[in-house]
Amino acid sequence: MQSEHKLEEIGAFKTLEQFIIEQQGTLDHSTGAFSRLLRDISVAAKLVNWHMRRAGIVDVFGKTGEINVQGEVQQVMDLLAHKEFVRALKRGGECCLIGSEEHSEAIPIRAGKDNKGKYIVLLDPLDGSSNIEVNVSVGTIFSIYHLPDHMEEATLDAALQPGVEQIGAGYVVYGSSTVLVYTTGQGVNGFTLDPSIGEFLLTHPDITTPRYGGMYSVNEGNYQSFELGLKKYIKWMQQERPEDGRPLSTRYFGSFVADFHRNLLMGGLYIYPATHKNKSGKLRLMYEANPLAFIAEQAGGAASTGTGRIMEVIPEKLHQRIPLYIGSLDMVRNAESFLAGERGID
Ligand code: AHM
Ligand code: MG
Repeated sequence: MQSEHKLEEIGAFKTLEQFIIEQQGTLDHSTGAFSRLLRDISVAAKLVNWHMRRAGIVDVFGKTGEINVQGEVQQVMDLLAHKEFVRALKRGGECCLIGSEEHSEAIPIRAGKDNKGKYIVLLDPLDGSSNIEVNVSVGTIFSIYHLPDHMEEATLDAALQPGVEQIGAGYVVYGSSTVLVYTTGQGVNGFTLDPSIGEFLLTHPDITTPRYGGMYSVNEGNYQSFELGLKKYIKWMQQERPEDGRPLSTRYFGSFVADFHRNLLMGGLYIYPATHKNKSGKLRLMYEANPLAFIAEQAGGAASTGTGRIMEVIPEKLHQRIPLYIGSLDMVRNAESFLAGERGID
C-alpha cells in the first residue's frame, strides 16, 4: 500500500528524459541528436553519483598522486568522474570533442562511420573535489557548443568559442540530494535524482533568481590582495543598514557549484576575483564561468569579469582563468560600479 502511494507520488513528476523529448521540438537545431547528448551527460552524472554515494565504503577517497594541468592535486574522484563522462560521451556518438579540466589537451572523438558527432562538450567533471573527504557538496559543470559549419575537423580551435555561442549548459550538484540544472537558452530547469527509480525528476521548473539576495560568497582570506573597489564593496555589504537588508551574510563552501546553486535559488553573489596568487582569478572561463554564466543569465541574473560580460570574452586557451562575479543581477551591477570607482561606502 505504502509503495503504491510512493509510486503515485513519483508518477506526478516529469522525468528528465520526458522533458528533453518535449523540449526537442522547440529547438531549431533539433534532430534528436542534442537530446541524446543530454541523455549521455545525465547517464554519466548518475554513474558519478553512484561512485560518490559509496565514497568512504569503497576506496575512492584521496589523491591519485598526480598534479593536473592546473597544477592542482588530482583526487581519485576527479579522475573517475572524468573517465565516466568521457566514456559516456564517446559511447553516445553525438560529441566530436571534449575539453576537460582533468586533461591538458582537448580530446577529439574520432569520426568513424558510426560517429557523426557534431557537439563539443567542455566540462569540469568534479568541481570542488578537495571537499569530498569532508562530505561537502561537489559538482559537475558542462558547456555545449556546435562544431562550427565551416570546420571539418574538431580541433581545439573549434572549442575556443565565446560563451554567447553556447547552445546548452548545466551542472550537477551532488549534495544532500543530487540535482541536475540545465539550460538550452529557453529558461532554466532543475531535476532531482530519485535514487529509488534512478531517474532525474523535474522538481525545479523554470528557475528564476532573485534580483537581489542577502548573501555573498567569497574567500575573504584573500582580502589583502583584493583590488580597492572590491574591498569597498565588501565593506559596504557589511555595513549595518537594516532598512536595505545590510549587513549581508557570508556563505562560502569553497565548492563553486554548491555556492552557485544556493545563490541561484535564494539570491546572492559569488565572487572569485584576481588575487596575488591567482592573478587572472582562479576559475576557468570555458568550463566553469561560461556555463554558469549562461544559467545565471537565463534565470535573470548576470555574470561579469568585473568590467564586462563573461559570455563575451574571446577565449585564448582551453584552461584560461578569469575573474568572476556571478549571481543576482543587482548585486553583479553593484560590484561593477564599485570596481569602476563610481560608488563608495556611504
Ligand atoms: P577545482 O575545480 O580544482 O575544484 O577548483 C575550483 C574550486 C571552486 O569549486 C571553489 O569555489 C574554489 O576552487 C575555491 O577556491 P579557494 O579555496 O581558493 O577559495
Ligand atoms: Mg573546478
